[in-house]
Amino acid sequence: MMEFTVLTIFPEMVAAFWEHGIIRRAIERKKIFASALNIRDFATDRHQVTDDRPYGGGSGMIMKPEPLAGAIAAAEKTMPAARKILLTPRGRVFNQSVAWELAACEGLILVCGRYEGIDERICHGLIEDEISIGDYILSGGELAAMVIIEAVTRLIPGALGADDAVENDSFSNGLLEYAHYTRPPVFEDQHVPEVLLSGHHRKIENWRLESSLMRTLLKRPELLHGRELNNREREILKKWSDEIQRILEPYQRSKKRGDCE
Ligand code: 9D3
Repeated sequence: MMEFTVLTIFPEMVAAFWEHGIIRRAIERKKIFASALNIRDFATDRHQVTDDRPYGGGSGMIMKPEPLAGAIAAAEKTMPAARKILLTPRGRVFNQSVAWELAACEGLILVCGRYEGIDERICHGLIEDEISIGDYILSGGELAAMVIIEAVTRLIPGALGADDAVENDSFSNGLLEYAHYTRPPVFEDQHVPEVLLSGHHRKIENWRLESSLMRTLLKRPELLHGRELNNREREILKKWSDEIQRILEPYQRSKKRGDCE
């Protein structure tokens, strides 16, 4: 059982997230437990203030340390072995391999900042890890926490239904997904590739690998750098390479002769 606790001043944002789709099913199956704590409940003053002006001046507000420390302490009490993660634009960037790393934890305490940021003394003393979900500006950590919970939950054995399980392969082989088709066989003059209707399983598998490789090379070539290729994949790339060579050959000959330009 993996446990997630989100610390936020907007617990209603994440509450709706538990109630749908894969997260809901994983909770029902007791594969994960998810909850939120309202940082405001741990404010120490009468008006439950969670932010204050920055020392040294400047624009924007900073999250006060006391309510955050109180919320983290409360979460730790029920999950002492959980990793304490701050969602922040300066964190290491989340990806599938970070998701695998987090899936190995016993629990995650996900601390969501709002405003301009949180008091640095919280980052130093109480936080073990800092994660960003990408180089763009959000208004707080809540969406990032939900992204992480969803990606990690999908990796927990038994959390996905039998129908979803196959999907785990799509990123694990390091290639983009092949092209998908369903009925009808002709849609707005576009035909489903013949081989997919053939029932020839070996040919279909080959076509799908070729589709995956082609898409990866054209849309995300950096995924192929530093990834090992098996024999079949090498064969497919060699075939294209030869084909491209044949197309370019006449130009290369004329270049050597100094024709045209
Ligand atoms: C305009 C203020 N920013 C100067 C570059 C600093 C800033 C502070 C707080 C920017 C964003 C935020 C709120 N964002 C998050 O808390 C956050 C986040 C994000 O903005 N992008 C990607 N991942 C994450 S995780 C948490």
